[in-house]
Amino acid sequence: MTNETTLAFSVEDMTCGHCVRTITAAVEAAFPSAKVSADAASHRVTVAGVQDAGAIAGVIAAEGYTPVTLD
Ligand SMILES: [Cu+2]
Repeated sequence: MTNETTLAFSVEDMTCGHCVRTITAAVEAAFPSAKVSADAASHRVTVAGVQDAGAIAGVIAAEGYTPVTLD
């Protein structure tokens, strides 16, 4: 049983490796099933294994960043 859903977010204020680690750790802590990929250069965060884009955006926002959910 796999979950193929991948959610994508643009996070313009994720600008360096520290941001990447902070966001990755926060999402993985909130959603143990999450597989997080974050890239500072493209300001892109993708999350597999979680269905709820709003909840993920909330976790990223709670760390002080500004996520925009992408289609
Ligand atoms: Cu940073």
